[in-house]
Amino acid sequence: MSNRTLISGGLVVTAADEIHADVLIEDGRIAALAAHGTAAAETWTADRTIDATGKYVIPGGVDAHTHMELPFGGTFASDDFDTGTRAAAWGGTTTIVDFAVQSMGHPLRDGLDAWHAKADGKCAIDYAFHMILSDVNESSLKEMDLLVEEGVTSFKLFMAYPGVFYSDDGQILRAMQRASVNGGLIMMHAENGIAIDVLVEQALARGETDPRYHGEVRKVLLEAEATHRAIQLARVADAPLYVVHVSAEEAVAELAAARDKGLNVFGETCPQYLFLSTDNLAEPGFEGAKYVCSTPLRPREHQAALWRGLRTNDLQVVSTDHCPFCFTGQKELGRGDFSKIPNGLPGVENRMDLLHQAVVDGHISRRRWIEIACATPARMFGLYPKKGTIAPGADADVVIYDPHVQQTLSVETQHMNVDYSAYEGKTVTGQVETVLSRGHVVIDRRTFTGRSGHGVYVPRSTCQYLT
Ligand code: DUC
Ligand code: ZN
Ligand code: ZN
Ligand code: ZN
Repeated sequence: MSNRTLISGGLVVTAADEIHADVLIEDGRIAALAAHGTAAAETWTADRTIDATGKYVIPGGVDAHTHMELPFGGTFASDDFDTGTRAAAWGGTTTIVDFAVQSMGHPLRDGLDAWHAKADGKCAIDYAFHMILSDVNESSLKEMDLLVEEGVTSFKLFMAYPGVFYSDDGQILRAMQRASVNGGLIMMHAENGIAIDVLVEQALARGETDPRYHGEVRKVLLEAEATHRAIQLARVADAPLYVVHVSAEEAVAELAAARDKGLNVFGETCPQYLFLSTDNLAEPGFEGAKYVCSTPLRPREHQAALWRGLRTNDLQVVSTDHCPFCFTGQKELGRGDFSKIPNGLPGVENRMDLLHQAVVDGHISRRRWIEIACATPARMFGLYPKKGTIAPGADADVVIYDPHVQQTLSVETQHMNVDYSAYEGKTVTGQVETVLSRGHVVIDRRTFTGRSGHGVYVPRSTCQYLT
């Protein structure tokens, strides 16, 4: 027996089009679209009809950068795959790509197995994995090939955090050379961690211990330098490059210059860099710890360059880098020493709404909203057109979005497992109303109707965004 759902009367928005259309879902996939009110649509019968009149019908969000339960600085990100994926669903995201972590001295396989064990049977929405390479050596390079074949097709390297995740230039070059052969996409945390560690030590020696010094030592120039170096290494290796969490105007300029040469160099930014700034890091007392992440928040002036980069396609993706730590007991580990504040912000629930607010504010168009939040992340990481669009054959991951409702973001109303909101008190226009994951209604007019374990692991193909 097939199971049919009809979403009727909404404005279907994809990266390519905006059309008043009815959407027919059958057995978890998009079966057909037809212009609203036309004879084709009138003949459809369904077990369930969702009235989307006056609403947008959009693809579920694809958040290509999350860290559920990430070990960091002696603690763990406070969302696990259960709480984190529920919160994602509440926020209109129906796929996450989380980072499995290789431990120093261990095979990639162990890290990947550990991440499967954390996620298996717990997710409310579908998920996939990138792999963090913490230990680039002969055997982990060989393992990359196997991972690409089984659907883990992207690998994050760190130019920051010496002694923890850090890779030196030789390791980076080797990983890029490998990726250029096996089709993997290298993702880069581009900050010069060796230089930053010197500045951290000097700041602490001067008694500069407050959260705001986190932003001061992690200099814009050291993000720009690392971005430049990563691009040159990728050119030498003839490999594509995706720079994660771009926060500084000077880094965007490096990406733009590379893209003007026609290189396969891509950039991601995150809502925190678009909506927050060093003003937040400088909030009185220890409040600034809530905003400690790396790359750090920047002076407000950088935001214009990020918005421009999103419009010119020098930046292609907005992901959250969701990596929540509670203020109480976790962020507080860094009282008296900003370098001990675990790095990361909560946000998986807020991304689609904040980017819709960017549409309302005139920063981006409605279709660009869907492109940077759904379609391009799906293409970039080999999930398209299963994810990221509304088209026949695609998974029926669909959000009914009310563009008129006003809501105030707050810890009181959010679903992420963390004791603060980075956007406390911010009013945005627009709200997720109903969410379908592979045809199952997981949020029904703002009630959670999903379940842990509904979400499945999705192996990925290689990058579909290369020129
Ligand atoms: N980089 C990330 O992408 N996430 C958390 C911490 C970090 O440095
Ligand atoms: Zn209509
Ligand atoms: Zn990073
Ligand atoms: Zn991250």
